Amino acid sequence: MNMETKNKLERFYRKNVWEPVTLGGALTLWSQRYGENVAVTENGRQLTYGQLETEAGSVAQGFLSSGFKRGDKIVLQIPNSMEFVIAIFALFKAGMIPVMALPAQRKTEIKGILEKSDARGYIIKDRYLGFDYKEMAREILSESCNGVRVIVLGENEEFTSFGELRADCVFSEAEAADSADIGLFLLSGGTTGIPKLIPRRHADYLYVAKETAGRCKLTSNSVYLAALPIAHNFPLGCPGLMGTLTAGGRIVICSVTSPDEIIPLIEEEKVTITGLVPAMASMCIEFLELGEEYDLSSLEVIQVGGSVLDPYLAQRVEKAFNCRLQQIFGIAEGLICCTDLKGSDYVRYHTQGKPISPYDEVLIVDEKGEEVPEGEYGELLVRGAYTIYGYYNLEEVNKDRISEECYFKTGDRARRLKDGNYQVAGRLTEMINRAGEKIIPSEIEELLLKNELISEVQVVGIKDKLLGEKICAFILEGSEKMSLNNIRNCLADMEVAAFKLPDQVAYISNWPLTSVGKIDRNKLRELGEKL
Ligand code: OOB
Repeated sequence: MNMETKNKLERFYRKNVWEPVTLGGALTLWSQRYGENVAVTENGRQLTYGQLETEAGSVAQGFLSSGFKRGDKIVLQIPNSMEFVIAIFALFKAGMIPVMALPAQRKTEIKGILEKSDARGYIIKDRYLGFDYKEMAREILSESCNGVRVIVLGENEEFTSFGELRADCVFSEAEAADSADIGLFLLSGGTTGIPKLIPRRHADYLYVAKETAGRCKLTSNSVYLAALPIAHNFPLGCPGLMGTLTAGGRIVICSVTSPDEIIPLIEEEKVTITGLVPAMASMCIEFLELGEEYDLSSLEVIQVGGSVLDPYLAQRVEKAFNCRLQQIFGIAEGLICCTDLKGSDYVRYHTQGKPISPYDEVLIVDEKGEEVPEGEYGELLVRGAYTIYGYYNLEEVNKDRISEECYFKTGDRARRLKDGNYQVAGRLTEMINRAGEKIIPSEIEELLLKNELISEVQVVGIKDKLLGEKICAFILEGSEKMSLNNIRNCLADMEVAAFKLPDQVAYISNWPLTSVGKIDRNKLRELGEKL
């Protein structure tokens, strides 16, 4: 990466794009603007903007008086809750840096994250969904990370209690960070190995929150349901929690990501917008199809993103929720694209929209790194006002992932359409190489979904001695199973090349999911190889 280019770009963003406000400072501004509005609701409890500002200030002071310092990294692993919101803003205010772990992550990942971030603190909930986080913390500390202080939300005797961190004195902003400093670390979304740390600045994160809030037309009347784990970039800042606060709206906490929590909350809290991954959107639709009546008329927008959404499911989302679908393509490393709420059916069902910022520079390139013509697929590269120039402390990986001209290589296969919308067709590494023939899983999935006996399908490549890779179609169990032969004939009737026909078919009752609820395609590959 050319450092001169990087510095030039950064000077430009600082001058033209970033506001000189930290995420902690932004809360102060919002509390002045929207003081009496309710900022967060959870299970009948609520906090106004003014109260959130006071609470976060007092916990920030508590952190600093108990020995933490500005710049300290703190791994935060608590489920969606009011305390989550208080904790992150307390950390922002204190100039400390939260590392956003997901509740589903376990010892190997957490240990790696603590070590890589050189964390001084680890905030956990005592228990969640039957899992004992204190036990995990104890094990981790007995093996390494002994400088890490554990802070527990909930029942606790051995570690520091989150509740004790409050200080009565008024928080002084003197300690606060600079808006171009790292404000938080997000984690890369991979399913194998230890997640990579993604440094995001206060100012760039705030910029995305505002821009995405604008794309979703959020106002002080908006009610955002935080359905996915808030530590993930999508519900945290696209527009999610941060974007809702920029607009003076209200956040409703959903503490467990499941349809029987999500759907009733939409009705009870008159939710206007939420964000889901495709697998959860589909589960919500199934839940609604069980027949119980819910009044979901408050809903205006459902955002769906995180992995490929097939056009058929896209249509079903709008029908089942009776509101607008906004497709959103995002990466924790930066770039966010979304569809226009007023976009045509084609745009809403078949594309992932446009970049949110005029400063996003997107390139679609071939294997040699050369730009491909409009309409052709290639790898999506991006640089811009909020996309990173590298993972934290991973020089070797960064050499691979950042181009000389400071573009981040997403590893996603995408194309740009004439009207400026993008289509993302999965990861480049998902491309199946069957005896030299290249097969795109999403193409086969789309064709298979035309068959009414198939409601959900995932196509993956699995290792094969003879062919290198072969095609395995996983189908969600429904009323009637089709045989491999049937499926192949059915595709052949659609006149596709013979090498694209599945070599294997398997039925599955539930999709394996990642920490944030995306379908875990690596797991499917593993399962396929064991068949
Ligand atoms: C979001 O962020 P991550 O970092 O967990 O995952 C990023 C990856 C992308 O590289 C892409 O492979 C996939 O997830 N992805 C999509 C997609 N949105 C993300 N693939 C196809 N269609 C989409 N709409 O997942 C994320 C961050 C912010 C907002 C939304 C999603």
